Amino acid sequence: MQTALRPSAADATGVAQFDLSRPAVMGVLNVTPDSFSDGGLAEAPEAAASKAAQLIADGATVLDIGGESTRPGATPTPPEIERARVLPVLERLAEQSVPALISIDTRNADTALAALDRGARLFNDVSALRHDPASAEAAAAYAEAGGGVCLMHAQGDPQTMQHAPRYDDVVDDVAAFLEARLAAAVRAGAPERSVWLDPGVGFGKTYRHNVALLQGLERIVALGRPVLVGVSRKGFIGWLTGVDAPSDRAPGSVAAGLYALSKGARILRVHDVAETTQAVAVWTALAEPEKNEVEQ
Ligand code: HH2
Repeated sequence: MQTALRPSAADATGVAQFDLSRPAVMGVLNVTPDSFSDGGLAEAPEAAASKAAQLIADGATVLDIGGESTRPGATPTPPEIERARVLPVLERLAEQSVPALISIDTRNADTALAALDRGARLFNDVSALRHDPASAEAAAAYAEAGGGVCLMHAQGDPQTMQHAPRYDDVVDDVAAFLEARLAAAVRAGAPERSVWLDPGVGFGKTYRHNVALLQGLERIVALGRPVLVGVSRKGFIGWLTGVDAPSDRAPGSVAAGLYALSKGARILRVHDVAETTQAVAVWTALAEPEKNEVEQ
C-alpha cells in the first residue's frame, strides 16, 4: 500500500487558488539571530536557501520567511535590517523557482512590498495590518498580484504582550477582532478570497487562553476564511508537557496541530515539517478518507 504523503503545491504562487482541499504545511524559515526556537540557524542566504529546499523536500507547500523575531519580550528589528536579512533569501528562492507559496512574515509594509517584487505572494502580518499605516495598501497590492494576506490576532505588541493579557472571552474576542480586521482588509482593497485568518497562539495570551482558543477554534473557522494556526514549539506546549527546550517540543506540537485540523484549521505553521507532514497525511487518511490517494 502506498500513500501520497504530501499534498501537491498545486498552485504554488497564488492564494485564492492555493490548494487547500487537503491541509497544508507552512515551513518556518527564520532568517534571524534571535528567534525563540531556531534563531541563528539560517542567517546566511546560502544556509537559508538550503534550509528552504529541505523544508520543501520534507513536505512544506508554503514557506514563511521572517527577518524579525516577534517572540515575547523581543525588541523591534529596524525594517532596513529586516529587509537586509530576508531580501537576499527571497532573491535566491526566486532564482530557483521553488515550488511553494512564498510567505513573508513581517509587520512592515516596505518589507512586504519588496518581498512581493521578489516573488512572495503571502503577506503574513502578525499585527493584522495595524503596525504600519501603509500595510493595508500593501495587502491590496498582494491581492492585485494574485497573492493574499494572513491576518493574525495579537493583544499588544511583542515587547509587552505577555504582561497580564486579559479577555472577556478569549474565543469571542479573537473572533470579533478577526472579523473586524477582515472587513478592514476588504475595505482597503484585499478581497475576502485573498485573506487567511490566524488566532495568534502565544501572542498576548496566557497558556490557558491558548488552550481555550484552540478548543473554540470553530468560531474562527466560521468566519469563512482558511484558518492558519501556529502552535509549533510554543510555550503552552512546554506548559502542558514539562518539556523546556522548544526544539524538543515536536511531538506536542504535532498533537496540537492535528487537534487544530480537527477543529477546521487548514494550514499549520511549523518548524518540524517532516514530522508534521507525516502526521497530517495519516490524519487526512483517517479524518477525510475521500481526500486520500491510496494505491492498494
Ligand atoms: N508565530 C510566530 C511568528 N509568526 N505568524 C503567524 N501567522 N502565526 C503564528 O503563530 C506566528 C507567526 C512565532 O514563531 P517563530 O517565528 O518561530 O518565532 P520568532 O517570532 O521568535 O521568530
